[in-house]
Amino acid sequence: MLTLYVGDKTISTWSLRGWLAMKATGAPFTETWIPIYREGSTAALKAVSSCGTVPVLVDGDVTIWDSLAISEYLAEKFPAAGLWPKDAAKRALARAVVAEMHSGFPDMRKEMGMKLNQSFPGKVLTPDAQEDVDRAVAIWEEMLARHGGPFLFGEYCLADIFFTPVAARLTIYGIPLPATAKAYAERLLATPAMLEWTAGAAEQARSA
Ligand SMILES: N[C@@H](CCC(=O)N[C@@H](CS)C(=O)NCC(=O)O)C(=O)O
Repeated sequence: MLTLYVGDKTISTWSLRGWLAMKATGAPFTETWIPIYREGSTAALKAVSSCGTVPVLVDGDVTIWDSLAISEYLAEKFPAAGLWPKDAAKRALARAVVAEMHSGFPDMRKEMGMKLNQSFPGKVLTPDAQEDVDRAVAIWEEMLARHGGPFLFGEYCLADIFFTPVAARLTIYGIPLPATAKAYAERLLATPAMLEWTAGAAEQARSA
Protein backbone atom coordinates (compact mmCIF):
# COMPACT_ATOMS: atom_id res chain seq x y z
CA MET A 1 0.00 0.00 0.00
CA LEU A 2 1.23 3.47 -0.86
CA THR A 3 1.26 6.13 1.84
CA LEU A 4 1.41 9.81 1.02
CA TYR A 5 2.32 12.24 3.79
CA VAL A 6 1.02 15.75 3.20
CA GLY A 7 1.04 19.05 5.05
CA ASP A 8 -1.85 21.37 5.81
CA LYS A 9 -4.16 21.47 2.81
CA THR A 10 -4.81 25.21 3.06
CA ILE A 11 -1.18 26.20 2.53
CA SER A 12 0.94 23.28 1.36
CA THR A 13 1.35 23.75 -2.37
CA TRP A 14 3.97 21.03 -2.79
CA SER A 15 1.79 18.55 -0.92
CA LEU A 16 -1.07 19.47 -3.22
CA ARG A 17 1.02 18.66 -6.29
CA GLY A 18 2.06 15.26 -4.91
CA TRP A 19 -1.50 14.48 -3.86
CA LEU A 20 -2.99 15.46 -7.23
CA ALA A 21 -0.42 13.25 -8.97
CA MET A 22 -1.33 10.37 -6.64
CA LYS A 23 -5.06 10.91 -7.27
CA ALA A 24 -4.48 11.03 -11.03
CA THR A 25 -3.14 7.46 -10.93
CA GLY A 26 -6.49 6.22 -9.59
CA ALA A 27 -4.57 3.87 -7.28
CA PRO A 28 -5.61 3.45 -3.65
CA PHE A 29 -3.36 5.10 -1.10
CA THR A 30 -3.28 6.07 2.54
CA GLU A 31 -3.08 9.78 3.20
CA THR A 32 -1.44 11.03 6.37
CA TRP A 33 -1.53 14.65 7.46
CA ILE A 34 1.51 16.12 9.20
CA PRO A 35 0.69 19.59 10.55
CA ILE A 36 3.45 21.95 9.40
CA TYR A 37 5.00 25.17 10.75
CA ARG A 38 3.98 24.34 14.35
CA GLU A 39 5.91 23.32 17.42
CA GLY A 40 6.98 19.73 16.88
CA SER A 41 6.46 19.82 13.11
CA THR A 42 10.13 19.43 12.22
CA ALA A 43 10.49 16.34 14.40
CA ALA A 44 7.31 14.84 12.96
CA LEU A 45 8.48 15.54 9.40
CA LYS A 46 11.95 14.14 10.04
CA ALA A 47 10.47 10.99 11.49
CA VAL A 48 9.06 10.30 8.01
CA SER A 49 11.94 11.56 5.86
CA SER A 50 15.33 13.01 6.77
CA CYS A 51 14.62 15.88 4.37
CA GLY A 52 12.01 17.25 6.76
CA THR A 53 9.48 18.38 4.15
CA VAL A 54 6.24 17.14 2.66
CA PRO A 55 5.04 15.60 0.44
CA VAL A 56 6.62 12.22 1.09
CA LEU A 57 5.56 9.03 -0.64
CA VAL A 58 6.30 5.69 1.00
CA ASP A 59 5.99 2.56 -1.11
CA GLY A 60 7.17 -0.42 0.94
CA ASP A 61 10.84 0.22 1.61
CA VAL A 62 11.05 3.14 -0.85
CA THR A 63 10.71 6.67 0.58
CA ILE A 64 10.52 9.60 -1.86
CA TRP A 65 10.53 13.14 -0.47
CA ASP A 66 10.10 15.57 -3.34
CA SER A 67 6.99 16.40 -5.36
CA LEU A 68 8.74 16.05 -8.72
CA ALA A 69 10.49 12.81 -7.78
CA ILE A 70 7.17 11.49 -6.46
CA SER A 71 5.49 12.46 -9.73
CA GLU A 72 8.15 10.72 -11.82
CA TYR A 73 7.93 7.61 -9.62
CA LEU A 74 4.15 7.50 -10.02
CA ALA A 75 4.39 8.06 -13.79
CA GLU A 76 6.70 5.03 -14.02
CA LYS A 77 4.68 2.87 -11.65
CA PHE A 78 1.34 3.68 -13.31
CA PRO A 79 2.13 4.16 -17.01
CA ALA A 80 -1.53 3.82 -18.01
CA ALA A 81 -2.46 6.88 -15.92
CA GLY A 82 -1.04 9.26 -18.55
CA LEU A 83 0.75 11.48 -16.05
CA TRP A 84 3.05 12.56 -18.88
CA PRO A 85 1.89 13.02 -22.50
CA LYS A 86 2.40 9.92 -24.66
CA ASP A 87 4.03 11.85 -27.50
CA ALA A 88 7.79 12.25 -26.91
CA ALA A 89 7.98 15.88 -28.08
CA LYS A 90 5.01 16.91 -25.94
CA ARG A 91 6.45 14.96 -23.02
CA ALA A 92 9.76 16.81 -23.26
CA LEU A 93 7.94 20.13 -23.32
CA ALA A 94 5.73 19.13 -20.39
CA ARG A 95 8.86 18.17 -18.43
CA ALA A 96 10.41 21.57 -19.20
CA VAL A 97 7.27 23.35 -17.99
CA VAL A 98 7.12 21.27 -14.80
CA ALA A 99 10.86 21.73 -14.13
CA GLU A 100 10.50 25.49 -14.57
CA MET A 101 7.64 25.54 -12.09
CA HIS A 102 9.45 23.28 -9.63
CA SER A 103 12.59 25.43 -9.56
CA GLY A 104 11.26 28.90 -10.34
CA PHE A 105 8.66 31.57 -9.63
CA PRO A 106 10.27 32.58 -6.29
CA ASP A 107 8.64 36.00 -5.98
CA MET A 108 5.14 34.74 -6.73
CA ARG A 109 5.65 32.13 -4.01
CA LYS A 110 6.98 34.65 -1.52
CA GLU A 111 4.29 37.29 -2.06
CA MET A 112 1.27 35.12 -2.74
CA GLY A 113 1.23 32.31 -0.21
CA MET A 114 -1.59 29.86 -0.93
CA LYS A 115 -4.44 30.24 1.57
CA LEU A 116 -7.23 28.09 0.20
CA ASN A 117 -10.81 29.10 0.91
CA GLN A 118 -9.69 32.67 1.64
CA SER A 119 -9.69 35.72 -0.56
CA PHE A 120 -7.45 38.79 -0.64
CA PRO A 121 -8.47 40.65 -3.78
CA GLY A 122 -6.56 43.65 -5.06
CA LYS A 123 -3.11 42.43 -4.08
CA VAL A 124 -0.43 44.81 -5.35
CA LEU A 125 2.55 42.83 -6.59
CA THR A 126 6.19 43.86 -6.82
CA PRO A 127 7.57 44.00 -10.38
CA ASP A 128 9.44 40.73 -9.73
CA ALA A 129 6.28 38.89 -8.66
CA GLN A 130 4.38 40.40 -11.59
CA GLU A 131 7.13 39.04 -13.85
CA ASP A 132 6.52 35.57 -12.40
CA VAL A 133 2.79 35.94 -13.01
CA ASP A 134 3.40 37.10 -16.59
CA ARG A 135 5.68 34.14 -17.22
CA ALA A 136 3.09 31.66 -15.92
CA VAL A 137 0.41 33.25 -18.08
CA ALA A 138 2.73 33.18 -21.12
CA ILE A 139 3.37 29.45 -20.62
CA TRP A 140 -0.35 28.78 -20.26
CA GLU A 141 -1.31 30.78 -23.33
CA GLU A 142 1.42 29.23 -25.47
CA MET A 143 0.71 25.63 -24.48
CA LEU A 144 -3.06 25.99 -24.70
CA ALA A 145 -2.74 27.52 -28.18
CA ARG A 146 -0.24 24.89 -29.36
CA HIS A 147 -2.21 21.90 -28.12
CA GLY A 148 -5.77 23.16 -28.37
CA GLY A 149 -6.68 22.80 -24.67
CA PRO A 150 -8.58 22.21 -22.55
CA PHE A 151 -5.37 21.50 -20.59
CA LEU A 152 -1.78 22.56 -21.36
CA PHE A 153 -0.95 19.47 -23.41
CA GLY A 154 -4.52 18.62 -24.41
CA GLU A 155 -5.29 16.01 -21.79
CA TYR A 156 -4.74 16.67 -18.07
CA CYS A 157 -1.18 15.79 -17.06
CA LEU A 158 1.55 16.66 -14.54
CA ALA A 159 2.04 20.09 -16.10
CA ASP A 160 -1.52 21.00 -15.11
CA ILE A 161 -0.99 19.51 -11.68
CA PHE A 162 2.14 21.59 -11.09
CA PHE A 163 0.30 24.77 -12.08
CA THR A 164 -2.81 24.13 -9.99
CA PRO A 165 -1.43 25.90 -6.88
CA VAL A 166 -0.52 28.84 -9.15
CA ALA A 167 -4.13 29.00 -10.32
CA ALA A 168 -5.18 29.01 -6.66
CA ARG A 169 -2.77 31.82 -5.75
CA LEU A 170 -3.86 33.99 -8.69
CA THR A 171 -7.50 33.49 -7.78
CA ILE A 172 -7.07 34.04 -4.04
CA TYR A 173 -5.28 37.35 -4.65
CA GLY A 174 -7.61 38.48 -7.44
CA ILE A 175 -4.79 38.96 -9.95
CA PRO A 176 -6.23 40.19 -13.27
CA LEU A 177 -5.72 37.61 -16.01
CA PRO A 178 -6.38 37.47 -19.74
CA ALA A 179 -9.58 35.52 -20.57
CA THR A 180 -7.83 32.34 -21.77
CA ALA A 181 -5.64 32.15 -18.68
CA LYS A 182 -8.56 32.91 -16.36
CA ALA A 183 -10.67 30.14 -17.91
CA TYR A 184 -7.77 27.71 -17.62
CA ALA A 185 -7.22 28.62 -13.95
CA GLU A 186 -10.92 28.02 -13.31
CA ARG A 187 -10.69 24.62 -15.01
CA LEU A 188 -7.76 23.60 -12.80
CA LEU A 189 -9.60 24.62 -9.64
CA ALA A 190 -12.77 22.77 -10.68
CA THR A 191 -11.35 19.27 -11.26
CA PRO A 192 -12.96 16.70 -8.95
CA ALA A 193 -9.62 16.05 -7.26
CA MET A 194 -8.98 19.76 -6.62
CA LEU A 195 -12.51 20.21 -5.26
CA GLU A 196 -11.89 17.29 -2.90
CA TRP A 197 -8.60 18.82 -1.71
CA THR A 198 -10.25 22.23 -1.24
CA ALA A 199 -13.07 20.70 0.81
CA GLY A 200 -10.46 18.82 2.84
CA ALA A 201 -8.67 22.12 3.48
CA ALA A 202 -11.88 23.65 4.85
CA GLU A 203 -12.43 20.64 7.09
CA GLN A 204 -8.85 20.74 8.41
CA ALA A 205 -9.16 24.46 9.12
CA ARG A 206 -12.35 23.81 11.10
CA SER A 207 -10.71 21.06 13.13
CA ALA A 208 -7.45 22.96 13.81
N1 LIG B 1 11.11 20.76 -3.29
C1 LIG B 1 10.18 20.18 -2.35
C2 LIG B 1 9.63 21.28 -1.47
C3 LIG B 1 8.80 20.74 -0.33
C4 LIG B 1 8.45 21.80 0.71
O1 LIG B 1 9.11 22.84 0.83
N2 LIG B 1 7.37 21.53 1.48
C5 LIG B 1 6.93 22.43 2.52
C6 LIG B 1 5.41 22.50 2.55
S1 LIG B 1 4.70 23.09 1.04
C7 LIG B 1 7.34 21.87 3.87
O2 LIG B 1 7.35 20.68 4.08
N3 LIG B 1 7.63 22.75 4.82
C8 LIG B 1 7.84 22.35 6.17
C9 LIG B 1 9.11 22.86 6.74
O3 LIG B 1 9.95 23.36 5.95
O4 LIG B 1 9.25 22.79 7.96
C10 LIG B 1 9.09 19.43 -3.13
O5 LIG B 1 8.94 19.70 -4.32
O6 LIG B 1 8.44 18.55 -2.57
